[in-house]
Order: sequence, then structure tokens, then C-alpha cells
Amino acid sequence: MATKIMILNGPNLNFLGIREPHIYGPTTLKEIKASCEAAAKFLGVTIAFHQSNLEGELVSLIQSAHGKFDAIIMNPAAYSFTSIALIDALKIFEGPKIEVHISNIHARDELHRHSITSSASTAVICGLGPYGYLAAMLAAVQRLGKLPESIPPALHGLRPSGKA
Ligand code: CA2
Repeated sequence: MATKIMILNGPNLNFLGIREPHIYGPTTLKEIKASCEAAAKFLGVTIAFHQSNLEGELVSLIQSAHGKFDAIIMNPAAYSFTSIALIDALKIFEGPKIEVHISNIHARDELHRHSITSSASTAVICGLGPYGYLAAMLAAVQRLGKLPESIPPALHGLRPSGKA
């Protein structure tokens, strides 16, 4: 069975590339989705890509991934800084959970600096712009030990499972 990755995007990310390009860049969420779909083909995985402004909807999507998806990649956006509900939902999911932020949250103002959801994540990628989603996909598949043979050995890492 093909490896399945759920990619979740939190509130206001539907405005990427439309407002505040000086912070989040010119790329739209639609373009990010297309780039993830292209990467999925290359990696031999299938993806489900969602955006929601509603915390409960994101919780339900994470719950629905249980037993059906192998990894979750999530940009929780503003919920990163507030959501115990997302932390609890992420803890239920056993597979790799990679948090992505387009901007480098550590270089941001006090309000945008302290992600609490990262405590329930396997790894966090921030500051790489939209490329962070692709880096997260590669890392998730590597961690699952499912990188295809077509990926050069140098990108497989030192341990098949990706564990440190
Ligand atoms: O850098 C990221 O990906 C963030 O998760 C984006 C969040 C922000 O609260 C985090 O600190 C970092 C904000 C998403 C809001 O997206 C907008 C897009 C266009 C215009 C306005 C907001």
C-alpha cells in the first residue's frame, strides 16, 4: 500500500501570497499544494492537503488520520501558539508529525515565537519558505523507511528509519 501523508494548514494560510507577502512571500497555498503533489509523485506517496480556519476541524482531521495515514505535516499557523486541543490530537497519532512554518518563528516577535504544538511533533521545520513543506515530505518518508530506490543514496541518511 502506498504511503499516505496528510498535510494540514491552519487559519489564514488561505491568504498566503495575497496579503503580507513581505512576511510570508509571494507563493499562494494553491501553488504550495501543487508543489507537494508533484513531490508526492516523485516520492511515490499519496497526499491529502487541507486548510481550515477552525481549530475543531483540524482536530477532526488529525483524528481521521489515525490508522489511515502514515505521517502528518502541519502548519498550525496561529494555533501553534494556543492550541492544547491540537497537542492532544497530535499525541493520539503514532506516525511522524512534522510541524512546518514558512517564516523563521524564532526570529519573529514575542507573539509568534513560542510554538506549543511543536512539543507534540516529531520535528519542526521553519524559515525555509514553502520549501519547508517539501523538506518535511522528504523527511517523513525517510523516517518511515519508505524512500524509493530512485532517490540517491546520499539522501537516504545514515539509518533507514531516520532515527537519530
Ligand atoms: O510562518 C508560518 O508559516 C506561520 O505559521 C504563519 C502564521 C503565523 O501566525 C506563524 O507565526 C508562522 C500566520 C499565518 C497567517 O497567514 C497569512 C497569510 C497571508 C496574510 C496574512 C496572514
